[in-house]
Amino acid sequence: MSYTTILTETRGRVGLITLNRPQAMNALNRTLLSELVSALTAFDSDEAVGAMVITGSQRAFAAGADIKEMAEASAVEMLTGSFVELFDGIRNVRKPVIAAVSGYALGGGCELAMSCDMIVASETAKFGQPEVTIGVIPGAGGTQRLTRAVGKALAMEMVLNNRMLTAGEAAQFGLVNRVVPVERFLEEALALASEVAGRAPLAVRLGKEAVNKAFELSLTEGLEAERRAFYMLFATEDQKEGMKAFVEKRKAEWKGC
Ligand code: CO8
Repeated sequence: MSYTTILTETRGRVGLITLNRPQAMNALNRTLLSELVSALTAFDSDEAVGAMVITGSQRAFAAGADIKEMAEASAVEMLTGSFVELFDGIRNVRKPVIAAVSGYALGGGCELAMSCDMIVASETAKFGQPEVTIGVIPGAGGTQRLTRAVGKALAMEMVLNNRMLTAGEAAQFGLVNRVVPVERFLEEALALASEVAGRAPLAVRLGKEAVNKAFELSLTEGLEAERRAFYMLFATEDQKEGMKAFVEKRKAEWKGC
């Protein structure tokens, strides 16, 4: 499949997607979001891929939704155009997705990073929800995911007053997994994705599902869902292989079944 706003490739078992609108700081327009969802969906159903990385450039992961594309839109056009709904396609991906963020991750760009399962940030990364400066609020999860990640006090400051976080602050407040020098951020994200992609695929998939349920369910319901998934894994060959390999002191060979 050929795309116009993203680049895709595979590195071993990792599917790499690079946002590629340098002239617009990788602003997320409709084409880019559609292509991104389509590439993620293709990698998600490719057995040779175990995890994905989304990245931008050193200067910008993504500077938000494309303001020029949205500027003249009416509320009805926004509603019926289902632009923001494209984000649901990212949420539906079942394999792990890691954001490799350098430079600006603003507005929809910050929301995209937060839609991923883990974030590796370069020292130059800047996270923010500046929508209030253009008369709107976050529309693709910013008020919800940010609040869950960094807490109410900071989320309010970011959403109501355009407070931006440096990479160091983002790590301190639990928004990102790790911060690395700019020349290594992509390499580090790919290495992390490659490690995850080398693990038992069904356990990884159900682990992702279970952690995400923590945001949706009560503790009792969440514990119940986790337990069912845990039991279900005993129906897989990989559970037998994993435990046998441990006992036999050798490396497990995963089959994904
Ligand atoms: N949309 C469209 N074009 C953009 C965007 C954007 N979000 N960000 C940057 N660009 C363009 C600029 O217009 C400029 O283009 P041109 O050269 O043709 O004028 C080019 O990228 C380079 O940008 P700057 O010259 O401004 O570069 P600076 O280094 O001076 O500044 C900044 C970089 C700080 C990133 C600055 O460009 C900026 O503030 N950008 C806008 C950030 C913003 O407000 N983002 C929020 C957008 S609204 C949003 O995301 C709502 C999400 C809701 C749902 C999401 C669904 C996807």
